[in-house]
Amino acid sequence: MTLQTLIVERHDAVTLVRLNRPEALNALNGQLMDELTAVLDETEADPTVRCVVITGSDRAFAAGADIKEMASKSYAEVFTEDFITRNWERVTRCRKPVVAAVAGYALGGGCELAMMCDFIIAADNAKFGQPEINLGVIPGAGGTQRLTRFAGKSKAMDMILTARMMDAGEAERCGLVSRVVPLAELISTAMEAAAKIAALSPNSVMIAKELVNAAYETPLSQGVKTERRLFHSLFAFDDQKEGMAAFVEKRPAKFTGK
Ligand code: DAK
Repeated sequence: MTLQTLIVERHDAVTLVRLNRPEALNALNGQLMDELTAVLDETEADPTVRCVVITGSDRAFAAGADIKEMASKSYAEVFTEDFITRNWERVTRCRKPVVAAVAGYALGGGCELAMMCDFIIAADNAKFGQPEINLGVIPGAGGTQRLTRFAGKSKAMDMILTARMMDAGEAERCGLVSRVVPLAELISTAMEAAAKIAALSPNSVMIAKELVNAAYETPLSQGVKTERRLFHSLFAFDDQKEGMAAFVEKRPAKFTGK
């Protein structure tokens, strides 16, 4: 597929995906979401890719779904076409880790896309918001659910009902983002984190990711039991022997994914 709305770069075992519709502050239209889905399908199928980073520009991660694309749609159209549902949740089905590196605006669907990633590293100029209420609608890609789980009811209500944006510091304090770095260091920090992940045992990484995500859907006692079983299962891989032997022998581990 020839990409028109994304720039994809390969850095060793990490794929860096840049959302690239600068004229619309990276508003997420159908084409962009189709391209993102295709790129994620490819990276999932490629065993040499171990981690993905999704980013935008310095000015905007993404200012939401493309309002101009959806403005004139009727109820019959959005319902019948299952409007932008088909290609919106691919990120949540990735088994490989996906890091969001957010600078500038992450609004509406942009904030929702970032929240679908495994964690968010924010630049100090990042602004997060769910301003759909200003448009006479509500968040449509999980914002009411994920923001509430990450930031708590009070802040989610405040953001979603008043449409106010939160800055990077507030987003870090409420647990929406894992860390805030100066804008100039955003990509290098995200790529460093991704490279660190990419060098680890891919099986441990995938299982750890699966378990953290399961924490949102599972009662605590069941989650802990599943964690125990999957912890035991990692002893079936060579990587467990290698990781522990490397520690004892005071050398870097060489994980093979076996
Ligand atoms: N859609 C289309 N174009 C957008 C856009 C958007 N969301 N955001 C910005 N742009 C365009 C502007 O129209 C402008 O284009 P021109 O007029 O120059 O042609 C260009 O980007 C630059 O924007 P501004 O001139 O407005 O720039 P400012 O610095 O003055 O303001 C801003 C930046 C981000 C504060 C402002 O652009 C803004 O408020 N943008 C809209 C933010 C917003 O309301 N976002 C929520 C959109 S609704 C679903 C999945 C997802 C969704 C729904 C359902 N399903 C799976 C069912 C998501 C819905 C949404 O995200």
